[in-house]
Amino acid sequence: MSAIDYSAKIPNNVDLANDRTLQRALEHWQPRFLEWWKELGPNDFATADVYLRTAIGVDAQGWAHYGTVKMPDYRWGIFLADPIADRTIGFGDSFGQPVWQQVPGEFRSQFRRLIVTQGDTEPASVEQQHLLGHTCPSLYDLRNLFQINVEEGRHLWAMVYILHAHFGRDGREEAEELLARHSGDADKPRILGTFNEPIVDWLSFFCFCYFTDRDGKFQLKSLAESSFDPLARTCRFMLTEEAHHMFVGETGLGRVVKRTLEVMKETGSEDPQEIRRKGAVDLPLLQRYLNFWFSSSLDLFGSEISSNAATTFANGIKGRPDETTQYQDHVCAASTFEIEVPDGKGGVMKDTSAMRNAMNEVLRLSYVKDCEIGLKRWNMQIKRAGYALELKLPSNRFRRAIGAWANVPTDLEGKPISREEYEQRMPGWLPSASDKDYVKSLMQRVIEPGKMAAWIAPPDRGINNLSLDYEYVLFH
Ligand code: BYC
Repeated sequence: MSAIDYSAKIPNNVDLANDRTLQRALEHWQPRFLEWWKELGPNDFATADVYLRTAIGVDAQGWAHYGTVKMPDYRWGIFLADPIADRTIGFGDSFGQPVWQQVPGEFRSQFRRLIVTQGDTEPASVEQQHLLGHTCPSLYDLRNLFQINVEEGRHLWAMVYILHAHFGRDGREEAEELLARHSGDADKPRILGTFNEPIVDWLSFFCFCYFTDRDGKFQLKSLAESSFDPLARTCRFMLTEEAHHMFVGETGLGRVVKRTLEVMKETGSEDPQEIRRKGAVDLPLLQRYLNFWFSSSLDLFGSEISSNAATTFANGIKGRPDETTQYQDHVCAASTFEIEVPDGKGGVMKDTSAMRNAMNEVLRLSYVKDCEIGLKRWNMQIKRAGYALELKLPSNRFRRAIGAWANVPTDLEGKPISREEYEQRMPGWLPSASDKDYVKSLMQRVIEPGKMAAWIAPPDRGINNLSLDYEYVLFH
């Protein structure tokens, strides 16, 4: 295992001390990052002591250290997973050849585009969550939010390192731009749609961690297959940190469901108004939040048929998650894939695409399967409590803004409908203004150790075997 140098100004396991030019360039970027963090990172908590984990190694076991840190003092650094000896290209036209330690000139702009897109999402999510700390449902949750925020900051470092180390002046300029675009900014928005959506309440935060961070898992896994080995290694280590973010989403939503079921039992009612009188989240309201964040996150996979996807697969730039173990044909030069597209007459038809062009859709379908796991778990909770209601993922065609189904009005099952009907029924499908007002009214900050807001059940256990009433965030 390669050791992390923590004595350096920028902690790293890439031997930065031996590359003075790169070190200087990154040390030049570092204060800009800190300025950005101060302005757009968690608002108002700079002096709080937070119980955080920090990477101290890159192997799967014992890679993290837990301790109390003030967020601005968090040691953001550059950590790549250890190289795999004699690794060869796992897919595409150069299948079986040795992986690259430098970016081949002819693929430079494609790589840069993907790395910039990946890098852009990391600070975007921190910006989206800028104000959430003020309305935390517990100290446990507040700590989890901050853990996610500092790690997204580190993931930005991961991409900035690759840009600086391998893309020269262009890379340095792109790294500056990553701090210049801002989530929701009218003039300089973040690149991908979902990362410009406001996250103003914790129900949205948990949905984001469940659905959007899961897109992160799939995209990072695809880039972890890349023939450009430094990118593959950095993504492999990012995935280690990413798992906790999805855990926060899944358990957060599970705890909301649990609390709602308790209230349904207490009141003997399933009536949303009755549940709301008791300060919990009625399940139809939760369903509308799921509809919103799931449909938005589906767009993050890009178009069903994409020449970009075909090129990045052919060139060995971006593979499929678990390419080696999940697929037989790693070249996909002759195979095809069947997709469903609008028939232009208000219906659905099957179309056949070259497999390489359909890679975004292949990824999206595996993602949908992965999303269903949590739904099954929550539905089991609901069923065990004796209720018939089921939470559901809407169809992949519903409310899409990218790809074949962009701006095609459909119902939740994906049946094409008229625009008029779509607009009429939409308030029942997505959070309405009054839903959002109600959720906002629940967002009262709870910071007494061990206490939870009334709309969410406590988690099963604390962080790193600590008790639930541990003071995970200490204010000064
Ligand atoms: N919104 O051929 P197309 C994460 C653009 S999340 C706006 O359809 P392509 C995280 C696309 O960029 C993971 N624009 O798709 C989670 C392209 O624009 P240009 C983030 C969109 O290129 C939580 C054009 O449409 N990582 O890590 O095959 C917290 C045509 O594109 C959208 C990545 O995404 C959209 N939704 O692939 C923190 C990995 N979708 O270049 C972090 C890197 C597409 O023609 N990115 N467009 O101007 C990629 O692999 C690909 O860029 C995409 C799309 C999957 C996004």
